[in-house]
Amino acid sequence: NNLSDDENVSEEMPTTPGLTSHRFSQELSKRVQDHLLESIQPPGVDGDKWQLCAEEGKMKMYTRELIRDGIICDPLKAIHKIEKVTAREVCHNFWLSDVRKEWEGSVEEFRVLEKLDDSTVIIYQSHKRIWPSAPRDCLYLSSILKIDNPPPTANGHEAHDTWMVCNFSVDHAEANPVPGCVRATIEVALICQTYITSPDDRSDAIRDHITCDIVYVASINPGGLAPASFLRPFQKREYAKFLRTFTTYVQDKTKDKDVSF
Ligand code: 6CM
Repeated sequence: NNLSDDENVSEEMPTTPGLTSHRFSQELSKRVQDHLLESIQPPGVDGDKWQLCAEEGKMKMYTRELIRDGIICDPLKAIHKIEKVTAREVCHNFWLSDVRKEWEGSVEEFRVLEKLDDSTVIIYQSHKRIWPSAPRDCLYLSSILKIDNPPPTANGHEAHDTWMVCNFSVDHAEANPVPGCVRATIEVALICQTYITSPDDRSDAIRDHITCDIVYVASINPGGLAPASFLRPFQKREYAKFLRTFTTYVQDKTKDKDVSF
């Protein structure tokens, strides 16, 4: 089972969504195309809907207020740039089930319910309870893809390669609602692009000349009413914590390994 083998992740991941066929192929393909059209665009190009809500070093987080049926569902878009890791390494560590609990501190229970193909799984996870609110769980498809023909980037440079992880809520017969637990729904994408900088110092180590541009978008519907005064600051803190913890995790984990493009 190559899902559990970090080093042997399939080299044959589909480069174009829809190449492999499973019952969610079409939906996945549509969402990936939408992320490549819209999510990848830097905030500011679509009528300035996004408002900068936090900045930490090279990481910028943007949000916009969205309330659906009285529930706060503010989407988030974060952009980041990290050194010495490739797009593949970042996406691989975000997608790989085996390492989830090494960086995702809010997850209590985690199960792969179904493997749809070598790069696509359906996951059930429950989250640590944030007292006094009800516990939350979610059920989502997660797919990792190499993108062969990405749209031109706003920075004017051509990326060496582009990878994406696309997560979105689905239904599954093995994960009926759990009594007392509120089901959250999610739409998340992590889009990463590797850039190779020209050597301007004496280091000839490849890793020293790699940077990875990251776009992370998330729309989470917490599935039940939560007071805005609590939820908005809570989410902002949690997203920042995730981006910080996860990117440092990938840098630490890869620093002594051969570069994986
Ligand atoms: O993208 C992130 N993690 C991925 C792997 O876990 C996956 C994430 C899904 C997040 C699901 C969160 C659902 C529950 C949230 C409910 C919060 C409600 C609290 C109510 C308080 C009144 O894509 C990183 C996710 C970072 C999230 C902040």
